[in-house]
Amino acid sequence: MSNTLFDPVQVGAWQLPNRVVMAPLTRNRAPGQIPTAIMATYYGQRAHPVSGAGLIVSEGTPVCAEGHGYSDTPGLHRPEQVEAWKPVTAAVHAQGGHIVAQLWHVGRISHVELQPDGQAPVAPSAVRANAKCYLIKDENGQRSGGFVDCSEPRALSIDEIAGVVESFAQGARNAIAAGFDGVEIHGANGYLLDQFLREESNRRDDGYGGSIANRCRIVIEVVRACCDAIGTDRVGLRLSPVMEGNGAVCDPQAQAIHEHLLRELAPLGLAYLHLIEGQTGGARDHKPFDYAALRAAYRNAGGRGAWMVNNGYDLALARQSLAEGADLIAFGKAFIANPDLTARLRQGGPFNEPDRATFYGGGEAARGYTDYPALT
Ligand code: 8OZ
Repeated sequence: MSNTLFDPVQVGAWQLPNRVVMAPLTRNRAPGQIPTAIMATYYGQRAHPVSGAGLIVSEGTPVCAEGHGYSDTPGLHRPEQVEAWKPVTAAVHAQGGHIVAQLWHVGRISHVELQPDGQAPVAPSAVRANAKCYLIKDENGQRSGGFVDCSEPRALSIDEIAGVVESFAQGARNAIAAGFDGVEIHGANGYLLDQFLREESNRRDDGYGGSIANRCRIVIEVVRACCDAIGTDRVGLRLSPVMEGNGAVCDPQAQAIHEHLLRELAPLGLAYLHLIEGQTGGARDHKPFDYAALRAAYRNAGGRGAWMVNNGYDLALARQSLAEGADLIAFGKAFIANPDLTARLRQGGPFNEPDRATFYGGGEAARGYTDYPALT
């Protein structure tokens, strides 16, 4: 008999009480890029071992100043940010939960006004993304703005790539200092690492571009550096092989790229691989991709990390996926609206509906953030 969503599982260094994961969810609730008190309430509400997530993945948290592409996203690169994350991780642990920090660098999905000294965002190549980023301006005490076109990026030099890798490693060390149980490296959704994987955004002719091996190189270096920094059993990686959006187009070699990447990573002993199936937040069959073949490539190369899947899951689909070999199911929007999602899944519902109007922003207001009711 296959496992159910409610069976415990050992994932890397963590003994998780169930297989329900809270997916990373950008909420833009951190003015000045610093986590706030209400974020501790929000994550704590979702952390209970019986009613909440077995594992929480934090919203994306940039590892360096250049890694920001949206206003009010909480970073993990300045000492005051590390301090401000501590009450969040403490609130999760007070409930008996587990939380990893999602380490993020947006690359070209940014705007000069979000960059240090108004510089161009950095990217594999100087190719502008046909995409928007989120920019709120503060003028005379008034906040205004919204989605704006991404700026033209500039290509990272080889030396700067080493610096980016080190930023992720430092982000991992900072995560542990802030009380996180580990990290998830954001290699998905058209951000910096994903930009290296795809030929449309990566036009480099050095060791980081061209061949599949070269395009995967920075991701492997980042994973290794984070593993060296905090231990392989505390590191996961998120990928979205065929996602389109954020300017990313599906790469004609998506299957081969991801199989190469996971074969290379297999011997490391990562805690988990996190796969967004299909179009992030959209159709699961967006483009052809053989996820079973990807997992087989990883397993056949000796990869033993937990296999986490995400995108549009309900109870029936979760059951099917667990029976077919997945270990963990990540739920996103459902966790926005249901702090006790696991309790609701256990009894087959009912589920609160998420309100899209309050997905992003809202500062320290409870509305649409910490005021979704739990079952009584
Ligand atoms: C929604 C809005 C802004 C950022 C992702 C980090 O797609 C994000 C994100 C999602 O991975």
